[in-house]
Amino acid sequence: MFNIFKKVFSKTTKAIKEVAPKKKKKITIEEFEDILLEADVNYELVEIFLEDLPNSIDRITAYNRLISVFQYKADWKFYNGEDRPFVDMIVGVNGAGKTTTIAKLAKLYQKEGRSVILGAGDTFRAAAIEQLTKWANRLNIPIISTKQGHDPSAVVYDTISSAKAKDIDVVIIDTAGRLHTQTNLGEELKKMVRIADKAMKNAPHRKMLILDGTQGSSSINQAKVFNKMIGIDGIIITKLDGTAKGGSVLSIANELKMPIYYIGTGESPDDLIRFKANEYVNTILDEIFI
Ligand SMILES: Nc1nc2c(ncn2[C@@H]2O[C@H](COP(=O)(O)OP(=O)(O)OP(=O)(O)O)[C@@H](O)[C@H]2O)c(=O)[nH]1
Ligand SMILES: [Mg+2]
Repeated sequence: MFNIFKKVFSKTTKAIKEVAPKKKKKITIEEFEDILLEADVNYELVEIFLEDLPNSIDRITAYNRLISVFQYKADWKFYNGEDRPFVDMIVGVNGAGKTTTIAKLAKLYQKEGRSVILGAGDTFRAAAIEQLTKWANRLNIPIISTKQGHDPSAVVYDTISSAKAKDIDVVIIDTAGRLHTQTNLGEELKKMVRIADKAMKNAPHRKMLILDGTQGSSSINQAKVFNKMIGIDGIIITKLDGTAKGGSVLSIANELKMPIYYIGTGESPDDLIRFKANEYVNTILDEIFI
């Protein structure tokens, strides 16, 4: 059967093949170390994985080590529709893939028969509103926006209010890309969260952090900054199709201790899949073991 995880992580598995060209029943601890480092698992985590391992490692031993970092499972409770509208707020640094991922998420929700409304909460970057509006038109989804430079919290309030009035299932809010040095943008994000809760108690229900997969393990520090700022509920890792650093998913899961909900697998609206830890780990191990 066609395996999407194999396709997405093909650059990573190609890199693994370079250090471990031949599949085996058992590998040495040094081979395991080389493979993990090659796939961009950060050094401290490699050390943890190798702790107290015998010299020769079989697939089950390797599987148990790698899968152990995924202790935080994605929570799909909201699918019961108890919180209606369900409000997703999407945050991340510039260019991580927020706006594109919003289009992909909207498409997934549509495929499940849910109605969606978008809030163009990036009022900071020139052309951000147009970019999201284009997606909304293409997917035939309503969008609430304002002028560039205006308060994005007003967009948050209006989008949630509109969803309530029109009985829409899901609200997805875009936000401006920001760096941790941009304190005013940090304050803006906090305000957006506060105002969402005013528009609807407990909204936003999920604050999703978008991480750029091509940055590998180095995106972890950014994530910590966002988490401190507003408290992150889950992660989406984008651009994993374009990188050999696919092992960083292990580092991200281990360091951040939050669920990875989805991964981005390309640039079109269909290129978003639910992350499945066992399929991911097996994709890597299939390259190593017979
Ligand atoms: N290959 C690939 N490209 C992606 C993926 N997700 C996003 N991109 C590309 O990454 C680029 C940036 O995406 P945007 O969605 O504009 O990123 P953003 O976080 O909204 O950026 P700002 O609004 O500037 O902060 C675009 O060219 C996207 O097509 C993915 O999963 N795979
Ligand atoms: Mg954007």
